[in-house]
Amino acid sequence: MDGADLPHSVPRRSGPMAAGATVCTTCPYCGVGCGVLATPDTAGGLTVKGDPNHPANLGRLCSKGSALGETVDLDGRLLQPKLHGKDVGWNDALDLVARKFQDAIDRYGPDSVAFYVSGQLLTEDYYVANKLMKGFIGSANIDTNSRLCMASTVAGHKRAFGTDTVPGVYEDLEQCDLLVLVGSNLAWCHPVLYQRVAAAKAENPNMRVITVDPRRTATSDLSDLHLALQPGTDVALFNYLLAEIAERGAVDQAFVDQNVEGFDDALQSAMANNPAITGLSAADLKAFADMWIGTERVVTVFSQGVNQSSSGSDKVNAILNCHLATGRIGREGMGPFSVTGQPNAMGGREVGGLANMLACHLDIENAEHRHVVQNFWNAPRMPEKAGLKAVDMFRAMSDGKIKALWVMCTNPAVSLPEADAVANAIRDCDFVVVSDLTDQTDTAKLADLVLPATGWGEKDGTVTNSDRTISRQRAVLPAPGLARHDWAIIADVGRRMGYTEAFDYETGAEIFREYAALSGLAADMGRDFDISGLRDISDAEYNGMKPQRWPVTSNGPTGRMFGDGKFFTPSGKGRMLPLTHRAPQSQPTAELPFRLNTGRVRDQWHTMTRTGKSARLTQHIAEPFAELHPMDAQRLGVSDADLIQLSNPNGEAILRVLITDRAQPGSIFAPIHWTGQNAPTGRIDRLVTAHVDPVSGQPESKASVTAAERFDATWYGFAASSNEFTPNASYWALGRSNSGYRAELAGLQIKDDWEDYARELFGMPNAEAVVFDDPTKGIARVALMEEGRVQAVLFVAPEPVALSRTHVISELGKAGPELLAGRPGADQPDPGATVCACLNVGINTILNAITEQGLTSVAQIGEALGAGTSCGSCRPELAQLLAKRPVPEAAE
Ligand SMILES: Nc1nc2c(c(=O)[nH]1)N[C@H]1C(S)=C(S)[C@@H](COP(=O)(O)OP(=O)(O)OC[C@H]3O[C@@H](n4cnc5c(=O)[nH]c(N)nc54)[C@H](O)[C@@H]3O)O[C@H]1N2
Ligand SMILES: Nc1nc2c(c(=O)[nH]1)N[C@H]1C(S)=C(S)[C@@H](COP(=O)(O)OP(=O)(O)OC[C@H]3O[C@@H](n4cnc5c(=O)[nH]c(N)nc54)[C@H](O)[C@@H]3O)O[C@H]1N2
Ligand code: SF4
Ligand SMILES: [Mo]
Repeated sequence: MDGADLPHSVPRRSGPMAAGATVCTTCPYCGVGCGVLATPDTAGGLTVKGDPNHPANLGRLCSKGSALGETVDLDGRLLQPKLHGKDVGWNDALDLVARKFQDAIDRYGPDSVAFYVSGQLLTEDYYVANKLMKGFIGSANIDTNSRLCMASTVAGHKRAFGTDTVPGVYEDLEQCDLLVLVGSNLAWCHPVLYQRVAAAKAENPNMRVITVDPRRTATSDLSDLHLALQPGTDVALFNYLLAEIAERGAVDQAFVDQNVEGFDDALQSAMANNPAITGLSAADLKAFADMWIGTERVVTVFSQGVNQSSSGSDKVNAILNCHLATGRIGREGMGPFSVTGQPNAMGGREVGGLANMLACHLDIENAEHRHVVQNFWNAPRMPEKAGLKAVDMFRAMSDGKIKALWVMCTNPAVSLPEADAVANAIRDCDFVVVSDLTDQTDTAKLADLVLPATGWGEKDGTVTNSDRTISRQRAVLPAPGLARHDWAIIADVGRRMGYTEAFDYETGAEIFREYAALSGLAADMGRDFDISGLRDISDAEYNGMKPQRWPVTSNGPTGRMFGDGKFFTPSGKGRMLPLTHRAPQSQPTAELPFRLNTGRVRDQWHTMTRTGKSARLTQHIAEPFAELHPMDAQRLGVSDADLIQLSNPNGEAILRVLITDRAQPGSIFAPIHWTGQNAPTGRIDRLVTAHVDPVSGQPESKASVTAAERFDATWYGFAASSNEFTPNASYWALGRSNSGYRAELAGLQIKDDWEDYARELFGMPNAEAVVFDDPTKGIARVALMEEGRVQAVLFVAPEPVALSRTHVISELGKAGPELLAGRPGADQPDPGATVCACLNVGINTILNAITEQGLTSVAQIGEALGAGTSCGSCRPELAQLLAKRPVPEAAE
């Protein structure tokens, strides 16, 4: 469809499609890739259920997946293209993109423009973006947020296997007798896969789990052994293991002789290794080696604790070395297994989204590969070298070398390291276009032009999950306003740049068939990725496509990768690499004494543009926080719920203190989710230094260094309102609540008049006010009322405000000024902070039930309260509550 045919008025969503028509689709969050059954309700929303027939989840969903229906409303949605904040038609918008890109190319060459894309794009979107940049613009300056995510795994796989192949499948995690989780908080980040593992462990008394993570996490609660190694020392740990494998005669000599090269060099380096670098005790090291070596069926899962490191690729190969040396690969219940982060992280790798790849696992720097792709695309030009990787791309932008940038489906002003420098580069770039669901992101706010894309529930195409299963995302809701599919927007720009035939797509199915056909040519050149069996599928077959794992050749799906001991290297052998531990690039100093680790929380997704809409998901953790060890807390003079200020030469952050012996002394962990839009001082990538792995270019997101001190607020506040408001305070964190919005606040200067402050905060200049103000104690409480009901309320105290937030939120809009008491009356129970987001069960309810009903197991809690019986994401926390080790809540 051409822009000219597009409507010019902006209808909101015109209403649900045929009510009751349930659609099989795929969850848009993590790389587990769960199947979802979505049914439109009569209010324009959706009800969702796990798809019992999807092989990834067999009906399960986690808290985020179950809350999908709460995220598809149109609040904050971008419904129309906007140029510098003003509505503009699609025709003008797309002409402008084509012209600005073409101008820059004409004046400064193809490498003066760039696309920065995302593992949350569908394969069809990704394919078209990659084709336009690499085949027609003639630059390889297209990189993806997968650079921050999977790049080290890709590099490690290619070094060892010759291609980026994930050897394992999900069933292996259930069939193994030992599961080692390295730098993976599976319980929170891949919850359904974690549930499958937990169920398998309950069934198989021989199954053991080891977690390797500097911090204790919800995942380590399942493990038989938790190795709290020093940050960044995974290579030393797996080198130790390899040396032990050889020492104890556990090498699979026949496999190595036939199928592996590089064994001797790798072993030599491993023997020169000093395992003491890991900081682990000799007993723990031995226990690890005993279990790993003594168990034939071992799966080693790894994630961002491995990838996001300046030695990330080496960490990956250190793990692969051990599996190659023991021949524990390509067989049931064993193997290395990289879990992918985003729903289509794997698809993006397959389709060549990285600046150093071509589609179908072909390499840009391989002349033969380039030639085949160029012929297939009938492309006028192809770059001969890799393009700029994400960090370098934004550096080049800072230096004025990138004149036009198109960001699709990612929020780099929040998620890239040295995020302030990135934001400045975006702001100063001559022309920036952002395609997103909303223009209310830190990145979109810096763009010249924003384009409304369709989102989950509206889009239609394919994604590939962690175990190579290709699933369909399907539309279940009509596109809102003028939103268009990402591939359609890109193809339209391609046509406007003059490439009419190459981008003449009318459906996603057409794009998929073209891609499948190209994969056949790649397979002919010895690549692993082959879906050529799908090259001729009809539109109807594409629409009805069931989840299937590639390869899919014309003979149908083929067997397990590496089952025959053959790899994709020139010799056909798997490669072991000689590796030496390298410390993280930043080292703590007297000025910057803390190691800053960053990562995820259970119920939020990245920069919160979708999960932030769900009150249910916000209740688990409502604020950005800093997890630190009790000894460090004491040294810094901070208590739980105080605020802490982190600073280093890149930037600053203010976060809620969460004291826990889950942290190592000297380390601080902070979540990545908060942004300029909901907690400006919580945007943690401001502090992360942009050091990268020399092989993969992946940033070291988990090992920056920082100073820390108490943030000496003179007042703390809690605010809740039925309506949205934008706080104004030194520290604030805003979120959805069941009755509107809630915010934590803190400031350095006590206000003269808290009533005035509250009126301004909530934008309610004329509301009736009830005020308790005790300046001598620094306490103030303001309720703003309409018709006798409190619509907005502000609590101020000289220390972190202690009150029942759950109570205040649930009574807002209902109760009168007695709500200012901040607690339920003696006859009403206070449920406390939500633990089970699905059934809305609070911590106090659970603790009371444990004590009063003598509950001793997670199953009993489920029977008594329902908690943990739906998605199961909170089961690790229920287990902690039983063990009387509650996760301290910052805000409750
Ligand atoms: N709830 C939720 N789930 C998600 C996401 C989300 O935003 N929210 N995002 C998805 C995405 S894109 C991704 S990539 C995945 C990430 O999934 P994970 O990688 O599991 O998540 P992280 O929290 O980033 O980091 C995992 C762990 O690495 C540890 N770590 C830090 N340094 C080291 C080290 O040197 N060695 C070792 N061994 N461990 C270390 C951290 O302490 C942390 O517990 O999650 C996916 N799932
Ligand atoms: N310090 C630190 N930084 C990190 C990490 C870390 O562990 N520590 N992890 C890194 C990792 S692994 C990742 S994956 C990144 C994630 O970081 P980002 O990719 O920046 O985060 P998201 O919030 O997922 O951004 C997706 C954007 O796309 C929009 N969107 C959603 N669906 C669509 C769609 O269909 N089309 C379009 N056009 N837009 C859409 C959303 O509204 C949102 O604005 O963060 C990285 N940054
Ligand atoms: S585990 Fe949760 S977030 Fe991941 S795909 Fe499944 S439902 Fe979605
Ligand atoms: Mo990721």
